[in-house]
Amino acid sequence: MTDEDRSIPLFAIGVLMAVWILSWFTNPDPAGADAVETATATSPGVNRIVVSMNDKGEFIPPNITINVGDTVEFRNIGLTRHTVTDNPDSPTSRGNEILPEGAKPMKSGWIDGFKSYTYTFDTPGFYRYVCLPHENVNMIGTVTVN
Ligand SMILES: [Cu+2]
Repeated sequence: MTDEDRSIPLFAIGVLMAVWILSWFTNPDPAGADAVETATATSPGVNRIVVSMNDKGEFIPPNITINVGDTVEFRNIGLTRHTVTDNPDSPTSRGNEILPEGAKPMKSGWIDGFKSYTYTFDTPGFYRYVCLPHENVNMIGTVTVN
């Protein structure tokens, strides 16, 4: 084998590596996007945070801090129906619900077992929401939007 013969496979390997490295920057990675779902909020408007609701009547985690533009998925992980409600002006409000001025109230309606309700927080401030049927057993959560 001459030196020229050896250089051709090396050149080919170099080209393949360059294409592979470039693909990191050009190909969106669906698996990577999925992984963001449970990550802690770090940058504005790109995060999706999950708050679970279980059969014990709990929001998990009950208190979260996120960035403006982030979306929260309230995910029912049990069979008991819940709501995510934040409407201080509603006649059913018991005074636990808090909404920053100008924010659209969260009114999920019934969230059946293994279903979700999502809400994008476009207004910064402090939110306190309840599950209407379980508010009396302290099923209350907060969201701080920076
Ligand atoms: Cu509930």
